[in-house]
Amino acid sequence: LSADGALLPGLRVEVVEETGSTNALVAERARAGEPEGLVVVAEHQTAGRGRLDRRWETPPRAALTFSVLLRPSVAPASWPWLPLLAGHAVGKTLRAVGHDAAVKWPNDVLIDGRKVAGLLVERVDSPAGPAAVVGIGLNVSTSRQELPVPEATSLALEAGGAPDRTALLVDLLATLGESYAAWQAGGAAAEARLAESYAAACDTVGREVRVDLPAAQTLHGRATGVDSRGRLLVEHDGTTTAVAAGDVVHVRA
Ligand code: BT5
Repeated sequence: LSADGALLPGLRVEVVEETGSTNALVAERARAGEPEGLVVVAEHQTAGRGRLDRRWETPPRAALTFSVLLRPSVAPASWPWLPLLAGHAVGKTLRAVGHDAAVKWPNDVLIDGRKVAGLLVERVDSPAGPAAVVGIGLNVSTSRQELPVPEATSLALEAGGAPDRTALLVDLLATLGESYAAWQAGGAAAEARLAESYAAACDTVGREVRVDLPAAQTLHGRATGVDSRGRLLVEHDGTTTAVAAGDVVHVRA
C-alpha cells in the first residue's frame, strides 16, 4: 500500500457500522496492548470528538471517519509532528485526485477556505508503551444540509459527485504510510523537510492570524512559517513567537 509495498507493519482494517468515536475505540484497543497498524473505520459515529471537547458531527455515510493506531519509535518530543504529518498527507491525497486542498495549521484540511477534514491525534499510554491514535474525518456528503457548520464543505460538493470511499481510504492510508515511514526513518533532516513542505501547503502561512491561547490570551500577527518542531511562527510587535499546536484554542486567518 505504499511506494515500497508496505504501509505499516501489520496493517489491518476493521469496519464497524456504528460506534461513538473511532478514536475512543482504537484508544481502548491500544490500552489493551494492540500493536501498531490497526485501522478502524466507522460508517457512523454518534459521538465524534474534536479537540478540546469540541464535537465532530457527521450523519451516517456522510463522511469517511477512521482512526489509525501507531506506536512511533521516534522520541516523544517529536510526536507533535503527527497531526501535521497526517493533515499534510490528507491534503496531498486530495490534491492528487484534483482537489485544490490546503492545510490549515494545525489540524484542518480546507478546500477553498472551507473545512473538508479534521484531525484529532491522541496519545495513549499502555503497558505495551505509548501509542498515538490518529483520527481522520473527511466529509464526502452530497448534501450541504448534512454539514454541521456553514464553513464546512465535502468532496462531493466540491467535485459534483460522491467519491468512492474505499478507494479514498486506500489512497489516504498509502500517503499517510509513506509520510510516517519517512518521518520515522529520517530524524531531524526529515522533520526539516516536513516543516518546509508543510508550510508550502499551508493556507495559514502568509496570513494575518489571531491565535487564541488558553487563559484568554490572544496573539495577533502574521504567520510566517512552521519551525522544525511543527510550531507556527507568528510575527507580532517586532518579535516572533513559536506557537505549539497543543496550546492553541483557535486560529483565525
Ligand atoms: C477536529 O477538531 O476537527 C477533529 C475532528 C476529528 C474527527 C475524527 S473522525 C474519526 C476520529 N474519531 C473521532 O471521534 N474524531 C476523529 P477541531 O479542530 O476541534 O474542530 C471541531 C470543530 O469543527 C467543531 O467545533 C465544528 O465547528 C467543526 N465541525 C464539526 N463537525 C464538522 C464537520 N463534519 N465538517 C466540518 N467542520 C466540522
